[in-house]
Amino acid sequence: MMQILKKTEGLEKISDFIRNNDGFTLICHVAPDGDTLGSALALYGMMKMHGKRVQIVCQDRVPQNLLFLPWSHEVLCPDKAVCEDNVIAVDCADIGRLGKAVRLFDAAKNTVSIDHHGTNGMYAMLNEVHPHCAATAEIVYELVRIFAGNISADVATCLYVGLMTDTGSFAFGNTTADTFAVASALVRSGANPCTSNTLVYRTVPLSRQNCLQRLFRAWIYMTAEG
Ligand SMILES: [Mn+2]
Repeated sequence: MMQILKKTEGLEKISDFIRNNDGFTLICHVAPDGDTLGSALALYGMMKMHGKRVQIVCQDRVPQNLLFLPWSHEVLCPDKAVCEDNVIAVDCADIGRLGKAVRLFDAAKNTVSIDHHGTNGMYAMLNEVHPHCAATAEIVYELVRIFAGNISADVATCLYVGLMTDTGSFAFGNTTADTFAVASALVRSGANPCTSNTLVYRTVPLSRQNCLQRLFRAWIYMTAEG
């Protein structure tokens, strides 16, 4: 895997923290998006593969268009989660973004925050904040490189979706050469740009399909009557 970030001391510390502990809670922010879910699910998959006891928690439900992400059905709501000693907040600029999951954060012995918002309140014990990164997924890519040295196709897919959604498909002003370097590495590891794009942006959820179908039938019925 290719190194992207220049300053990695903080991530080496977090890598050691994961290696030397067990019992983790990963927290996504309220109203979850592709970056908080993709980044946390990537860490979840990586940690599971290395035999760690880990849970992933979010106050709100996973949006339908992100339910194709590996492990997304394992995301717990805060009242179904147990208090663990180690908490990692992912893509959360301030403590309010944790929502009801703050209970798990407050009960932890060790807290870590991994984020790319310039406004990050540095509320954890270890704060790894890179405002020049387009997405938290960029930072997590580097953490996966340091911790595992390799990346599975499932983990790559999670991170690719984080990168794609936070950059508006690589179109926003936050998109840098580093963003493309990470995207390139992720595609090389098995992420599929076309499938990811189709599933996130072009798929009509079943609930909406049913609704459209009902509207269409009603319209036919009304016009047939006249
Ligand atoms: Mn983000």
